[in-house]
Amino acid sequence: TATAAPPGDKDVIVRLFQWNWPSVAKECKDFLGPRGVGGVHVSPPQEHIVRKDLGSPWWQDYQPVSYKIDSRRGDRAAFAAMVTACKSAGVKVYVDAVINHMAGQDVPGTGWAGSRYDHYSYPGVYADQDFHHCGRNGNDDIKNYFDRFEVQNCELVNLADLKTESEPVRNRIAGYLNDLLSLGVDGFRIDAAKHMPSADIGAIKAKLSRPAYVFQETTFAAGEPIVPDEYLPNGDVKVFAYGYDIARIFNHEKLSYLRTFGSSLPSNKAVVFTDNHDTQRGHPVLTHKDGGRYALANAFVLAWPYGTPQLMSSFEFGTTDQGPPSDADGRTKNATCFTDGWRCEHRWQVISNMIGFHNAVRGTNVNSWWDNGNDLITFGRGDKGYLVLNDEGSAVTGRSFRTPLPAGRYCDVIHGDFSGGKCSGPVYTVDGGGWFRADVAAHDAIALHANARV
Ligand code: QV4
Repeated sequence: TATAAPPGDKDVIVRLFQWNWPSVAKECKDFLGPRGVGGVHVSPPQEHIVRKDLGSPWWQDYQPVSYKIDSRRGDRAAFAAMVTACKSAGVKVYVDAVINHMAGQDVPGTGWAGSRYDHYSYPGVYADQDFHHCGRNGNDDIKNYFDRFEVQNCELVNLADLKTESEPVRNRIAGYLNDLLSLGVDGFRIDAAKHMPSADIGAIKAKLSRPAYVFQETTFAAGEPIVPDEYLPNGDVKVFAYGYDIARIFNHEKLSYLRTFGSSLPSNKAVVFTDNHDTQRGHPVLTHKDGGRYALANAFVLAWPYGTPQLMSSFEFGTTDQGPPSDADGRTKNATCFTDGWRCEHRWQVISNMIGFHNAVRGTNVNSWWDNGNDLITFGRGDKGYLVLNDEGSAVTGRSFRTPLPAGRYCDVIHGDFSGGKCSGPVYTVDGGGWFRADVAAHDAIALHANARV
């Protein structure tokens, strides 16, 4: 029964990284739902280690201590209320499921919700026999990513590696995921997926009480033996190369190269993104720090028909370990967009309005591609949408563009918000032949679509 459930008509996923449950609930109701976002990817809800001594780094949350739904983001009741609020706003909830491992602490401690633990002992949940001890590299850590056995049986940065091949472990993990399903969640981002054999994830998925959307964190570097394709039977996979390629093209190459953009993975199985919480900390990707260039890149991501787009929503950080704004007890503070370091990329005018474009053109093909052989590109989607991206250092003036759009007056959603039949920005008139005339500033864009006609 637990087959892959597609994300639905509205497929855009917003990653509210480290947002607490009341803030996620409010954002679903105030913004994500009304703007046509399909799902929200929330941070891990289970009990985790507490490292106040290190300033409560964000990565505490990826070191589970038990499967109690109680974390720095809120307790079980707050989590359940968030799920209800998001679903009634029409937004699905996808949970970051950390199931490859438990904590990576060498000394015993007490978790967020009071559970005592030691490195291979989580009373009432797991004991030593539930973990791999691969016997390599002196400390059982993964060193060689080109060795399949090691990647799947040794420890990712000391994290106690669960024997996902064992039936009791599979049952325990499925119990946790089923508990989340019982609270109404719609699916899971499987953390560290490539560190588990694909068949183990499949066996756990087969134990789910109802269908759930699954997308898997399948990091990949050239030459590695474990490839994302292996994980397709379980659901979708995250395409890390996509974000690196986008950054390279926008930073160093030519936008005209985007004409054939994609990857060898099937579009309907690929989750794509410019950056995520890992890659924005030290990898060559575009992030909120790139400002306008980041917005233009995401405009392309949302306009181009490859993959399910996942948008990142970040908090600012000085060091890569820095956690989100927290109170004295380490509880994550409410996220208030554009204050306290909450960057809310998903609310940037260009990005949020392009969600509407993405939904309007769903199911149509690219047509009318034209580029100048360099950094000016234009294309249409069916007879529903048209994008002009000018990443040249100079403006394009008085040019006529040929769109596939029916005649009419269209709101440029890059510079204006469309609501109640009105546009707060420039409006362009497309004539009976599909033409309109416009100036496009340097490093700027114009986007017209069928659901923003004035
Ligand atoms: C350190 C050393 C170890 C040493 C250990 C000794 O690195 O070699 O054995 O101390 O105590 C944190 C620290 C890390 C520390 C570890 C154990 O950063 O220095 O080990 O804890 O205490 C996040 C962070 C990690 C963090 C981890 C657990 O990114 O830095 O480790 O959470 O708190 C590969 C994988 C991919 C993975 C990616 C980061 O294929 O699956 O690396 N991505 C996912 C998440 C990611 C998360 C994890 C997996 C683990 O997206 O955010 O790691 O759940 O590409």
